[in-house]
Amino acid sequence: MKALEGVKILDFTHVQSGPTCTQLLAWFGADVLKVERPGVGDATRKQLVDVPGADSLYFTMLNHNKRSIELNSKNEVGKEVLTRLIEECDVMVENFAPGALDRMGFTWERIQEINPRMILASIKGFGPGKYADCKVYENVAQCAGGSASTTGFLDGPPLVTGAQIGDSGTGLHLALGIVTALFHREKSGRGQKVSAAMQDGVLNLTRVKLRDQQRLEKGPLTEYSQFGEGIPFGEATPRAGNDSGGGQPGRILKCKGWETDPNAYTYFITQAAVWEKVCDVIGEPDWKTREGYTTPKDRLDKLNEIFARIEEWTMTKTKFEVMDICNPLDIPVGPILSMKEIAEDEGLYATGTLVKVAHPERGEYISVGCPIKLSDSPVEVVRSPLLGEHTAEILADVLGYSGAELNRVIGSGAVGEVKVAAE
Ligand code: CAO
Repeated sequence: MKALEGVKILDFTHVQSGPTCTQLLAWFGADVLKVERPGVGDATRKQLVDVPGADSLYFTMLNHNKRSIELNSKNEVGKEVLTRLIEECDVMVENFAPGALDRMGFTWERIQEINPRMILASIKGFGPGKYADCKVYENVAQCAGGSASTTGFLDGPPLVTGAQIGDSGTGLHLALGIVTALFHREKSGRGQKVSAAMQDGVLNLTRVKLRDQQRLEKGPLTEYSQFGEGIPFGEATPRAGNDSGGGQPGRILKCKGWETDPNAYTYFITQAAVWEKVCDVIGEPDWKTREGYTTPKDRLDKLNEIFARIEEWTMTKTKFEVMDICNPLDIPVGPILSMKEIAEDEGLYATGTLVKVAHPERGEYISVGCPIKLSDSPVEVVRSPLLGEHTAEILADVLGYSGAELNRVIGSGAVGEVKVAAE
């Protein structure tokens, strides 16, 4: 039995943030019923299409292990079916633009009336306040959550990151809120509303920069490269390039082949505990005892010189050789892996972190499997559903529609063109 087996999720999510959350719940065993607009579906099905006519990777990689029901939640029969779904499900998850659910007639009050045990989980761009009504996408959240202003180089513009901390990050936050509310419901017998704002999620992941903001009020941030370079600090936490975010200085350094390979780099951390080994490896043994080099504090104003010397050494090795030499010495380093290298990493397939998934329209594709491993609840990744693939199945098995009633619902047009005849 899977950890969340028996939990039914009414999945009203779309694009990335919400689907990330419900995909995780599906992987843990919940029955996720994805509600999609008839004939249209989640907009990502047809975004960034690489195989004409097939669901895009954007959609397939975010919607594994779910069932799809087409339902027009704005017409009368559609509302009736949605009401039945709210009665039957444990959790409703949505990330519509602010107010959309209310405009459909399904306010939190109405949902509680229909099913007091229902947990309503919502993602919005911003929490309550002056921006509460805004539509928000990933990069807006990265900018509003403090990530962009603290990412990039000091002399360049703010940067967004490749990691989707606004969308997938908030989806993760919401998933935790949902299982917490489910746990609480065991004792209280009641559902509750779970809200996660993308700005808040990004800020939570950027909290070390708010730490630095407050430290800055007490004096310069001595571990930032700019300190050693003699560049004065302004009022706000600055962008720190590839400086390490913690107390152990680190940088991205060139490795052999960097002239032609954009990813021939390593991250190299001069952890205090292994400073002497670093000196030996790079061929500067006298730095171990030279005045001004022996303690981490002494070294802070020399980080550029130190990393330039380490880079002279890393440039003579490939990023994997750097790893092979430094790891046995406990010197923390990490190769900059390209997506191509990751996609070819057999070790990641062995753990299920990468999976190859068969799909009837697009053939086999690679996806990221579940990054969280439960020893008693292993994840089997099942391909994403085609639009409306399970409409009839859900109407019959979950909602108990049959005979004339089923025909009435199907005939009303509220559930799209039903592809599979119900038994
Ligand atoms: N049947 C009938 N109508 C449906 C429906 C269904 N099954 N599913 C959705 N709709 C309707 C909604 O009710 C809404 O109608 P109204 O505008 O009349 O209320 C309409 O479709 C559009 O929904 P939307 O406003 O949520 O979608 P959008 O494409 O305009 O905006 C987004 C997308 C992501 C900007 C917005 O949903 C949003 O801000 N969401 C919250 C934040 C979020 O999750 N952002 C991350 C997205 S991933 O980058």
